[in-house]
Amino acid sequence: MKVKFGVNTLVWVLSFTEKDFPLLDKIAGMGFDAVEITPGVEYRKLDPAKLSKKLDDLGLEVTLCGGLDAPQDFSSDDASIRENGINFMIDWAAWAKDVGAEIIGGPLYSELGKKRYLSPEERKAEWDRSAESLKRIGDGIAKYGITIALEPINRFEIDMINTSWQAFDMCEQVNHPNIKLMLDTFHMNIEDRDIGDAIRSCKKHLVHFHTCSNNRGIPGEDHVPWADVLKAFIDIDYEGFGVIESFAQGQVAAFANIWRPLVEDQDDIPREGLQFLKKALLD
Ligand SMILES: [Mn+2]
Repeated sequence: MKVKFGVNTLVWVLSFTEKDFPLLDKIAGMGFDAVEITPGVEYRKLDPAKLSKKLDDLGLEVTLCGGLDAPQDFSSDDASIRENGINFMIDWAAWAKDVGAEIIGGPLYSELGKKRYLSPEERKAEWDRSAESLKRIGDGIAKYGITIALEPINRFEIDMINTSWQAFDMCEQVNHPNIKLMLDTFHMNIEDRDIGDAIRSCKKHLVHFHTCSNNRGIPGEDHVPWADVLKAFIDIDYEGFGVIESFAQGQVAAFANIWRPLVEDQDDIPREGLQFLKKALLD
């Protein structure tokens, strides 16, 4: 069992760009092993070689994170949108390789924020379209050495994959070595019956993890059962990242339905969270 700790740039900015490079110095200075960059759909505006060099200079490993907007929603019943979404993911993986990442995580199966009543038949059709697209994406990204980590997110943010077992089922259906899953304690706290059991039951496909407070504040000042998380990590011999994710105060927070400051100083979430998690999750 070995957890490497990272922090997502969403703690400070919505879409990470070159002007945010000083954040990387700050993150390295806090003692993180890794940074998780959320570049947004316009990732091509960021030069991967420049970013890769900066990360190397700081000794930071990197993972990537993001979601799908309507034009990239490859679960759509519109074939041209599906094509666009598949091509988007494959190009993003090519960029990710040049940055030095191996994982792109997030709700990368349906449009973020899409929530509708659908008949069981319509829901199944949409799920199957997403699975078919993910197979093609897996084939397209394998040559870049990138793995997509499908993240279940809670019912208030998406209507396709909310629980760990749904993400597991999608991985089984897609059945591709480059399409795996990740879990996030914030969402698990809402949707999963037992956080430790959910982690154990996902062992076969679990490649990434968001170690978040149940209210997106400071991990450790919350009621996530961290001892259960540690026990499950030991049981499955988890080797991977534990990334702190929260959302910058103001407009970014609104995307995550956060309507009040969670902390006085945003830096406290990663700084104090890292100190807690190092004690809680390293055995
Ligand atoms: Mn997350």
